[in-house]
Amino acid sequence: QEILRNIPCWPGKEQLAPDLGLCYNMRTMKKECMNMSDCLFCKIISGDIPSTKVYEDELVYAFRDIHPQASTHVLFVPKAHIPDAQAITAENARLVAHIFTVIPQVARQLGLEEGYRVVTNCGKHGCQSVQHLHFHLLGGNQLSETMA
Ligand code: DGP
Repeated sequence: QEILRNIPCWPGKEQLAPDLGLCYNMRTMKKECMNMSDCLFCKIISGDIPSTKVYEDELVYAFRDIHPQASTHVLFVPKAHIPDAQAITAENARLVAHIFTVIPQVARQLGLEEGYRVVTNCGKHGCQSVQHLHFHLLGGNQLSETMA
């Protein structure tokens, strides 16, 4: 229970991911949920802001980036509000691991046989502009050798 207390929840979900050993109770998590009301990606996940969905399951939502930087540019976001890579912990790392099992499936579906890049920007120096952890999947054309 102590571990579950540290994992953020998201609106509309009461109990989730029993297969991953995670379980949420909205009553005890309400305060955290309210803090997410201004989060752009939480609004996209809830459908309040439209997006072009590429993939969804109980833990992750993936959609096309509004400003694509490659032929294929998809964002993968945990439905739980995790602010950034700095907020990844032993308690929520299973969500991140799950995203990294979904990415290759989606990459295959999108025909990225020649490869791709997965990026997460973190903080000011990382040029993170949306404070909800997300992973960029970039591919469909030759990417530059440099990353920064
Ligand atoms: P970052 O800069 O790493 O925080 O990436 C945020 C990305 O989110 C950026 O590539 C543009 C994308 N983005 C921002 N607002 C929206 C939106 O309203 N819809 C979609 N689909 N993508 C957005």
